[in-house]
Amino acid sequence: MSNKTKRPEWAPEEGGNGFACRVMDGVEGGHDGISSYTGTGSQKPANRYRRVQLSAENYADGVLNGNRAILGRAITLVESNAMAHVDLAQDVLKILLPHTGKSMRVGITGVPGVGKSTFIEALGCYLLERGHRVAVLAVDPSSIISGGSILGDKTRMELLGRDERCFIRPSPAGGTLGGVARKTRETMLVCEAAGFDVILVETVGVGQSEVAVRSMVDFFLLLMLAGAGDELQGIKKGIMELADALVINKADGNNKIFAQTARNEYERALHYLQPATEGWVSHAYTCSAAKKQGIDNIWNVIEKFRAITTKSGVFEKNRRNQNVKWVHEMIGEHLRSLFAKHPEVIKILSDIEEAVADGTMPAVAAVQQLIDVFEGKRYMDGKQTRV
Ligand SMILES: Nc1nc2c(ncn2[C@@H]2O[C@H](COP(=O)(O)OP(=O)(O)OP(=O)(O)O)[C@@H](O)[C@H]2O)c(=O)[nH]1
Ligand SMILES: [Mg+2]
Repeated sequence: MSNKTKRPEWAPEEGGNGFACRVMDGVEGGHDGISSYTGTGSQKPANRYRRVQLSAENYADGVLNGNRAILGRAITLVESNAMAHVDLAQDVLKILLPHTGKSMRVGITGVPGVGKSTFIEALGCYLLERGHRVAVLAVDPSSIISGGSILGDKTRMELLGRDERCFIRPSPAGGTLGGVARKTRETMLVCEAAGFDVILVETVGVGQSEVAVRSMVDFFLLLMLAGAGDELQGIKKGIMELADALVINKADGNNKIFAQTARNEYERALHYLQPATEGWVSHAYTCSAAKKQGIDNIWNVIEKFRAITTKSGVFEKNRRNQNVKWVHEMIGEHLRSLFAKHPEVIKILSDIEEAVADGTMPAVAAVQQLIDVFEGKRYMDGKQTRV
């Protein structure tokens, strides 16, 4: 065994021979142990089985040439939180940026079970038939807590998942919603550079995630059910106001008539709401994702939206605003994390929280004291003493 073991690559250089850990030498070739070397020469290339480190240019070339393996690795790089990866990912994005922005970005939301995955499968297949290349991404707030993710159930996207012209990426897991949204946004750019011209972003219609997705897409679509009642669907007026289209799904069988009635009611409700996009009037529609009915009509609506807003300049204006807003969001996120990690803030935070909860300290004074401490000002007996 001893001659098959070696020092691990991650062992510290300064560890010398005193570093006790040894690892087994890897098998050559694939995981089945069969050599992948097919050449006839006597000289085998060295280290064939070790993953080659890619430079920013290698990543960018691979993505631009539509190499799926490199596309997957580039997205993993973009999703990584490791400092070394963040810098490399930004270098890759800088090269890719001129090749991005040419897709139609569509956000899809709705409560669990409304049929988002089934709808994306139906719309995605329809688009592939029409010669489009489709990327499906997700922003899943539950992945932040549980590490799980929507789109884990690829069963609902069986056909799409198998098609070479489609790329499906589950929600990045972990971190804050802002962090997850950043990764999805950057993944979207990488997919655009790889030639995907329709990006579908799925999110669950509960909480803040739809606001995050709304701010990264051109067209936002809210899927709904007939007869479920607004309260049951957790749909608040605020979310309806974000939508460029309301689509009542499951308009098939006995449910068709109820779907039609619901459509008429939502159409009336939309009349009283602020439009989500300047110069565009949002309407309600019906479809059956399972029966693939009404899907073409919805794509026509999206294309009409694109034509109208491109002509008026709103399409471009919204994207520019989204980019600038994104910068501010990232600054906010960064400062918040610096604040939360600040050792002096950590020391006094729980006492201050308790004082505010007990009503012995006003909230504004609490904020002032915390910010002063964060900015390096010191407090003695509740009074600022030194800057
Ligand atoms: N009758 C009918 N059933 C549908 C339709 N679309 C989806 N369903 C069914 O509704 C159920 C939920 O569909 P999904 O596509 O998984 O719903 P989802 O919104 O992605 O759900 P989550 O991923 O849990 O948020 C499944 O059993 C589907 O077969 C439809 O148009 N008609
Ligand atoms: Mg789903």
